[in-house]
Amino acid sequence: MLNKNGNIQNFLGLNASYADARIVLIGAPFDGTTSNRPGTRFAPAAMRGESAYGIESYSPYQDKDLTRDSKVYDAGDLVLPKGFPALALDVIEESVSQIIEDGKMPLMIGGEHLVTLGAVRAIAKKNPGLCIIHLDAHADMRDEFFGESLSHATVMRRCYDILGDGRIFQFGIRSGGREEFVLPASQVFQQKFRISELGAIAKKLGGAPVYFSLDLDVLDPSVLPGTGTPEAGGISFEDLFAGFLCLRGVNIVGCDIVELAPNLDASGVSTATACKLLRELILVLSPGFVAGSAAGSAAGSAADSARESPAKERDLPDISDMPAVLRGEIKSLKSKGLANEEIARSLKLPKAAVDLVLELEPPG
Ligand SMILES: [Mn+2]
Repeated sequence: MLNKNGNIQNFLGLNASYADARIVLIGAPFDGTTSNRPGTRFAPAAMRGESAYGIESYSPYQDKDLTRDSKVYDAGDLVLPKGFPALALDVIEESVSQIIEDGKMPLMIGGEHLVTLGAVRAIAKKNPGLCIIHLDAHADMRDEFFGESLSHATVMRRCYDILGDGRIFQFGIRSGGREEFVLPASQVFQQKFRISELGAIAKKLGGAPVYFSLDLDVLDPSVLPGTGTPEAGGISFEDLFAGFLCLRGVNIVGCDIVELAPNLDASGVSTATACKLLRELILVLSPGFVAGSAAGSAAGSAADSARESPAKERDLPDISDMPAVLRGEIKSLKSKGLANEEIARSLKLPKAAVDLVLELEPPG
């Protein structure tokens, strides 16, 4: 059951009351279907513990401070029945339903990726036209895995069953069965290997309600080795942070960070990295989120029209907090005659972010 009665232990000491909070953090410590190396059940507790010692509340990237610029209530960890995926999903769905009915944004810390399905079930009911932005090394689009329909390897297929065509947008994918790589673009958008198209997709989504699911194994294992199914050839921390900035202005109605397995990285770097990403994600989400704004059928038609008219104008990602040195590099490359596309590629930034910097601060 969802604990609304006060913080027990919390991420970075964030201690808004449940009533005041705009974002409600919940841990979903479940790794019952993990096929390779287990341990994600330990992630929420490990991240809270790490945050007490190893991370600042201030972000020099965004010049914002969690204690000042966000209102987060940490509801602690859900009690999930080990070994019973369907029951665990029911508990998650019920708790997330309560959070959104109270007009707040759920931010879930997994857990293995299957936990996402519980949240998506709850949020899809309240948000017609829900879309998912999914960052992951794995497509997770198998219809079944070793005969099981509920698995960390099938989670996006189950979400697809709920949401239908054209609602799931995957980035960074570099592992899966062949059948997961030949899905028609009309069903599922998929960028292989990198996330550089995230900015353009974020713009196209218009005001559609979006669930953001971050499987930490999208990162290269050299950045985050503590995960159940590491895949070489992943993105950098900087790539991922640039992707976060593209989420500004997107109508995010729920999100998760999953697949950290702290026990698989004795150095502890993976947990520290996950905490830093959680801080940045909360800060990206904090200014833009208006509680309850996404409910209603208007959001569904926004998703439809966004897919039909890609040029639809909307809030652009705010790049004002992009490090000055990076903005300088963009301008310097532009003045050397590079096209925006080439600049984005060479700096590993989303093209939308480069476009925006050059629009706001033309070189020379
Ligand atoms: Mn994955």
